[in-house]
Amino acid sequence: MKIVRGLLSPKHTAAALEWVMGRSERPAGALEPEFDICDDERRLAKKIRKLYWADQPFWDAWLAESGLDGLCRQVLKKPKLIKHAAFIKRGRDESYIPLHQDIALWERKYRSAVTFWVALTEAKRANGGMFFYPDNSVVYRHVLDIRYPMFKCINEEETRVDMTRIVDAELDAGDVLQWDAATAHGSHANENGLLRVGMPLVFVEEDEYDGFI
Ligand SMILES: O=C(O)CCC(=O)C(=O)O
Repeated sequence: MKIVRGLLSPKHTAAALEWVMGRSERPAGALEPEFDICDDERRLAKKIRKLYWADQPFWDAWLAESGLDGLCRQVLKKPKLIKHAAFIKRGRDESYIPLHQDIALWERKYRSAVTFWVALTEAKRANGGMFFYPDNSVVYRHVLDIRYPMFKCINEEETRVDMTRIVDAELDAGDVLQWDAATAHGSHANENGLLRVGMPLVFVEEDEYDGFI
């Protein structure tokens, strides 16, 4: 897990934030929106996916100009974007995301995958920021915990994950958190009610890409 501080300019941060917020308020089905269980009326998506396919010209320009493309090319020889989502925590809500490893959840286990989680707002512990486990040497079994149905997760009792080793990633808008597919991570509940928006973009080496998105 690595933090790249201040990669995005305020202009590029604001442009992506505006795009995500606008689409998440009246989400098209193609964005595969997810809602809070109790949100029957407002229908404000807390997760949208496939951002890139919804507006390729916008994201092509944004990736090139924001510095994300450049960062990606420092890590991968020929990066191919395979997943592009946004997680929106609008206030105090059921937004805790339990500890999980992406590689355990994906149908296709991309070994070269790198996630760049772009903070489009401040993302600190108090408003639902990210946390991670500093040891990525073991891929754990993941199970469904009915309290957190959004993701299958690592069962703390069954595994030897020492939860006291969990580290918080305290991010400002424009920072980028970078992790490989075996790094276990999750996010805190939003306790202070300040908007928290993050955009995980997953890239793999083009050679490893085999069509599954
Ligand atoms: O943004 C979040 O709160 C969680 C993101 C996450 O866990 C992921 O992208 O795998």
